[in-house]
Amino acid sequence: MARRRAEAGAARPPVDRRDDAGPFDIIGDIHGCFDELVSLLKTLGYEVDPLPPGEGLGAARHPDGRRVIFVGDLTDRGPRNVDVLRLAMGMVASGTALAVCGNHDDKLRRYLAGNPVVLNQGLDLTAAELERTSQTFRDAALRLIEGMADYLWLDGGALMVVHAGLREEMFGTTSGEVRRFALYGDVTGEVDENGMPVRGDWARDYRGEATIVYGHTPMTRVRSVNRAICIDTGCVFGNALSAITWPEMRVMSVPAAERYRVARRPLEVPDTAEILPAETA
Ligand SMILES: [Mn+2]
Repeated sequence: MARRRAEAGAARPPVDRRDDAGPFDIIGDIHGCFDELVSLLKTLGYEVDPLPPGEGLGAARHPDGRRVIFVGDLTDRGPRNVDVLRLAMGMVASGTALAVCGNHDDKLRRYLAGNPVVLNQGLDLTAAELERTSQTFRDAALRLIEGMADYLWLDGGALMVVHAGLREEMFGTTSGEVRRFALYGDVTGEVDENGMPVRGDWARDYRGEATIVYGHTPMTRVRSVNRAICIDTGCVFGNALSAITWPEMRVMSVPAAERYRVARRPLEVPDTAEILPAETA
């Protein structure tokens, strides 16, 4: 990957999609868990084609025209990162999925664009898989990530989808600070005793009317606090891959087939009153 691109050059996709009412199926952090993704899509009623041979893109569609929104962090740590990219690329290209950008996607973007990045936190596995693909494929993967919005504000303003979080006053705005919050959440720069960034729980302070669906912070169950719903249930850490439907707000989960990675800190356990119960297949 010899070429290098300007960091701030490309215009980002629009974040204000309030004219798009869905319906949507919003899927949490996948991190290369391809088998669980396919199983969750089928549970949600999608027809999922088998991946074509070689580097061909995947395809999936819902008979009622529903669309997926990926909440970001498609790759890293899990076993089938390129296959997740192939399916996401195919679905986004055919209009059956939208995606917002996660912190792992952003780092993968910088890697694919030829910028120097440290190959850790599971990006080492994704990079090793990508080394076996063609430059054409890697360019297409880069375009997928460049097409991911910082966040998506949808359905007349009633739904916000973002990777790590967003404050209400940021809705509809874009800046470096807003993108940082959207991708990394409320981080102060402090680290905990494990060397992990301390994350503020912005959802506790959220008072807005819009429902915010986000991922990034792995939890044992889907948690809803002040209309902020975390759907990252830590699939790659052996727990489950989850989705929430919009506007119905049904939670669907499929269990992880394996514990692909040991979490450096235990998954957050929501208070019982904050759990949105999942329907399992
Ligand atoms: Mn993640």
